[in-house]
Amino acid sequence: MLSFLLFNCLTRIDTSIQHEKTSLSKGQDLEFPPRFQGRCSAVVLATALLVSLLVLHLKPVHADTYTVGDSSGWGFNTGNWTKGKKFKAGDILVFNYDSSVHNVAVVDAKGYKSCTASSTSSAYSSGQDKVKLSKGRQFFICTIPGHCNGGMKIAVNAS
Ligand SMILES: [Cu+2]
Repeated sequence: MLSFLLFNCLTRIDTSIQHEKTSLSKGQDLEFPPRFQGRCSAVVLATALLVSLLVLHLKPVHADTYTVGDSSGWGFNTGNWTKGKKFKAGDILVFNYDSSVHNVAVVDAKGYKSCTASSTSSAYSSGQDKVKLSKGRQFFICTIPGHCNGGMKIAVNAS
């Protein structure tokens, strides 16, 4: 409804500009009909307001993207990488690694502690995996034998 009004409004402004241009070439003054112009401005303003309200509503917090292990990527001794970081739901973890050597499995607290993934664990193996965090504690390990025990595991707590 509003977009139709806006479109109609803009089309009419355009038409009226075209018309004024033609008039101008005949030596007449360029002038907008003041009443018409005022109504269009109101429609444009209302639309802008509505769009900005919608945008604010849909994205109340900014989601951050974290590269696990920073430039070193997902590897041994990544456990310390989470220290001092405050994660929140919606943030993205990027796991960069050599897919012929490593993988990423989402496990529970028990799996994290014992370095085991169950058959129901979701797993990633592309070498460039993006995982969106949900609220709460989440655990990631590499399931290649010896890797998790070697420190290839992280626990994050998203607020
Ligand atoms: Cu590994």
